[in-house]
Amino acid sequence: MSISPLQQARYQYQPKVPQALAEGIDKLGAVETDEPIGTDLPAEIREHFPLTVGRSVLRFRAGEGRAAQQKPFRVAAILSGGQAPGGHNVIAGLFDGLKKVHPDSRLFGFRNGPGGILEDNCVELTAELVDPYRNTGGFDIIGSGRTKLETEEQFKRTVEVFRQRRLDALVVIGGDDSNTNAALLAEYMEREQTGIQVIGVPKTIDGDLKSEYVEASFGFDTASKTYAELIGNIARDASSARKYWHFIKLMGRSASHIALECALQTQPNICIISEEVAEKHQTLGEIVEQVVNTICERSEQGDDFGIVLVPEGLIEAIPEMNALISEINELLAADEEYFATLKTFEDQSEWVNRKLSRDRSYVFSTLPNEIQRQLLMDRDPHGNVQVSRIDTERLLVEMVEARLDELKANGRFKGKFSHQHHFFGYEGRCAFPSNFDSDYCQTLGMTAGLLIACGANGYISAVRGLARPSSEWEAGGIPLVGMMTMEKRKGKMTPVIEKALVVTDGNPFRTFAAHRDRWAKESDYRFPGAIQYFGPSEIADQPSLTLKLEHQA
Ligand code: FBP
Repeated sequence: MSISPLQQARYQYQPKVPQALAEGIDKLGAVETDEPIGTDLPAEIREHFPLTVGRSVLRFRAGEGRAAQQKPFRVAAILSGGQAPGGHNVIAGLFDGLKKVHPDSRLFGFRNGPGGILEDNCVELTAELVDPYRNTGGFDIIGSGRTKLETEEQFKRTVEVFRQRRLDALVVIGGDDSNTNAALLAEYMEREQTGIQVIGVPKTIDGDLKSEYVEASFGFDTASKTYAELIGNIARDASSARKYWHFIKLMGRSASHIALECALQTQPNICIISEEVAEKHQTLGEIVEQVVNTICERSEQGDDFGIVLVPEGLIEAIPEMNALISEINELLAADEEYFATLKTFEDQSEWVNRKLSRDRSYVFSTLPNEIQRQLLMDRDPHGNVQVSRIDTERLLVEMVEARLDELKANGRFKGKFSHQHHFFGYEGRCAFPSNFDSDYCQTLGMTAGLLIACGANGYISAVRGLARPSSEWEAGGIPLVGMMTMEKRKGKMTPVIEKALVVTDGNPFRTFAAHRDRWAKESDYRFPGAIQYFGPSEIADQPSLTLKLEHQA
């Protein structure tokens, strides 16, 4: 295998972990704080977690509290869901942490996500295997998968596999759904008195797995920086050539954290925030009108170019589209087998149109064929439409163009509208982790190891104070149950970890909203450039602007 000079250099990088962990985790203790979380949860959540509810936040402090057991542990990890930069460092940190607890500890990885446990597809993660992956992007060390581990049968099978392999604990590196299932599995492990511990780690580029206690999910920092670099480059191209409007869709599923972070980093002319659209009950027509107004205003000042950022989840945030998508989801779930027999798009859309209620059928019929086709494609494991596969940016371009043609015909638009569209998602999910994500992930992994050595079960590895230098971060654990809420899933109220969406009264959104009118008019683009891995700390070690603004006094 040929190794790039950057990869070679990244092997030398020593992730900077909090002072307390750097000093040697053998001297650390887990301090149970007076912050029990989940005690005020509604009874319907509590009844799902009778044994693990109401536990306190744990913090690690030198020479204090419950000491880590200095015995060898046998631990397994899984990577679950979409790739996020830093996953390899979580595994490296877990490996290092467990070896510090006891040199005879052993780490294993189940391949291809949760499904690997059920198939008992396991590999031992030795130093020879782990070292070449340090500070690299991707999940290829053991692979990932989207199988859900959620049924009693699957839990039983997990115990069987863990007992055969004499494993003490499982570390689930995943997003909100995977950590929800980790909480249920932790409860099951206690109910069945298996003695097996379950610890979660907050992963997702989407940035929607966070709370007052879990400040960020790993991968968001690197992915947003990668997209922001590309957007900055396109903005410079746009203002050099002065002939294109660029519509850029950004990954992030329902949450617009990535779009918002990229807007703060690059200052585009327009950035749509799904959460604001949903809050204001905006229609697709109103969104198109807003974009058209900005294009016309800029055109009048001679600027027939610009940048529009479109969050991936926009389509679902527009109330009329959301209602349509929900109805299609229900129709497809109810008649899954019959629908599978319809082989052509014409047959499928004819069938759906016939079954839809009148209003939804009208909305469906106004959409371009390509978008209709995308709305009928395969569902994800939850039965939901896969938003990353819907060309929302193209839909917007088509509708904006049609409206501008109308305005042109009646003399109200005299400029030119040429456009390009882009989708940034997969480009950022496996980038070399930024210094922030390298440090954060090494710390998350070490912390997960320490939580296991302190006997914790049903906790998520959590690092607080992330807007400060990494030497000042505080490592600990947050009870997963404390992050739960009730939601309707597959027609049934179910406890799930709450998805953290953009809050429109939060500091990051308010900062964006205070500037967006000026950014719309002027071409005041900001060019963040490529992620810097070396050099002064104020360039190489900066966390995301979202994180900084969230924690600004
Ligand atoms: P996770 O929620 O599993 O972290 O995945 C995030 C994500 O990258 C979304 O932003 C995107 O919608 C989705 O995965 C794409 O999924 P896939 O990798 O299956 O195409």
